[in-house]
Amino acid sequence: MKRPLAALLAGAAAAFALVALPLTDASAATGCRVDYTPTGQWSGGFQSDVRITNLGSPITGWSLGFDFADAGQHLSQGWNATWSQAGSKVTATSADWNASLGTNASVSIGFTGTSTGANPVPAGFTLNGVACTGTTDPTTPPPTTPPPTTPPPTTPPAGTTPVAINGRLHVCGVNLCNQYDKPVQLRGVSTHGLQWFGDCYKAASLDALANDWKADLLRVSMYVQEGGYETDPAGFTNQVNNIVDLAAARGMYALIDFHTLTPGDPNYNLERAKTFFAAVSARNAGKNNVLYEIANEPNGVSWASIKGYAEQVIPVIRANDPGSVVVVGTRGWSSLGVSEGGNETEVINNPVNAQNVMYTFHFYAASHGDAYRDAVRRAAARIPLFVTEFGTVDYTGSGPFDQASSTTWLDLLDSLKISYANWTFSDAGESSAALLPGTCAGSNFSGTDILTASGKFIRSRIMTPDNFPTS
Ligand code: IDC
Repeated sequence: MKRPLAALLAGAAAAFALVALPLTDASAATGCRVDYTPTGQWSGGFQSDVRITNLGSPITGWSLGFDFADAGQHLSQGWNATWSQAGSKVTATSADWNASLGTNASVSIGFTGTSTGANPVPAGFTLNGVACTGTTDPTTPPPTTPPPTTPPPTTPPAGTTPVAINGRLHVCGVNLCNQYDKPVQLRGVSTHGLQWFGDCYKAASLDALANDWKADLLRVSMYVQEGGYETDPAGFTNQVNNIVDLAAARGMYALIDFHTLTPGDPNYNLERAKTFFAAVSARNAGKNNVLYEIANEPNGVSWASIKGYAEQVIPVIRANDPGSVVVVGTRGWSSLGVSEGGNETEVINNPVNAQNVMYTFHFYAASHGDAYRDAVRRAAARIPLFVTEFGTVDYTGSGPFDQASSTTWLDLLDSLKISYANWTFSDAGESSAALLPGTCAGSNFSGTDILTASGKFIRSRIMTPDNFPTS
């Protein structure tokens, strides 16, 4: 019997895909179904989910192709895959954590795009070059081996630490997601400047953070100026790596913060950032607990300049650690522009051209109230946010502890599943510090006797049980 032309073409494409994609199994997909679901539309843009089901033999690497049906449609940011666009053709290639697709297994990916209004459903979906018609190719024999026995995990993995449960994180839509592709919120603390408070970060204090505070996250704040990185690049790189290891050994995530502050233009430190992130991403690429924050608080500089910086630093990290989450500072001391008279639309309308990216928001509860909370509410519906630093006091890091505003803020972040790190887990003589002066010279970091008012409040908020979905 004559084979239909479509099947012949599909077979040829599959054979080509084998050559082009060495990760793909010899038994490339021979059938697939794509469910394309528009999930949002706004003036100038739209969002869609794409569910891919492999109807053929198991594959260990995939590439989805499709064509935008309207010339005005352009890809902005995608998640759960590496996305690119050439002309009207869009390609989404599997991430390392979702590359395996057994027979009848599905994976959901998604993206946001810009458009001139019309958003027709794209056409010509292919998986590893094979047209996704919703049926298997009848000319290909069914797999002779049974499908792999990897049902979706429903029981928590061995170990109960945040990293053991959640594994490597990635960005999905506006959230941070775990290995089950479910949104998670990390709650934790930030170090103070390592050049001043290095003795606060050692086995005893990280034991307390992990076991007593039940923190999910430690932000490692490496100042660049003020006696920081620029004075001893190798020494500070080692110090950061050592703290990353202490966190990893306790199942905590570590957010590596390139703590630029003055001068406010991150491009002033561009070459230092490239050198530093090349080193830490190469050193920590194999770990599943590391996230990168590339510029603490840009100020007095346009969003376009910050974005330009990000688009030069992110490729340096991705060259070593392709699946990592990168958090990008925003204008006006990471206020999404609000503290310099702007707002979140400058980021929403001009996002960083990279995948797996989140945007920084910082607040100090006694200084930043409803106008800032409104900006976070609006932005959180459109872009992934990460509160990598906040204080319970005023923006100087001092002044009275504002419990009412701090509570309103943390309730908001909890409801939106926005991750946060409190400034600071240190014994600095200022009200933002969690530990009483002199604590770090000793070895007791547990309980409340060594805590300030802010420290007691933050510990009580962080130690409540996490809600990490595992199925
Ligand atoms: C503050 C520290 C303070 C230090 C000062 C200058 O709390 O001890 O003297 O930096 O380096 C930020 C910055 C953060 C500030 C903090 C409080 O990211 O570095 O720390 N803050 O002023 N943004 C808003 C507030």
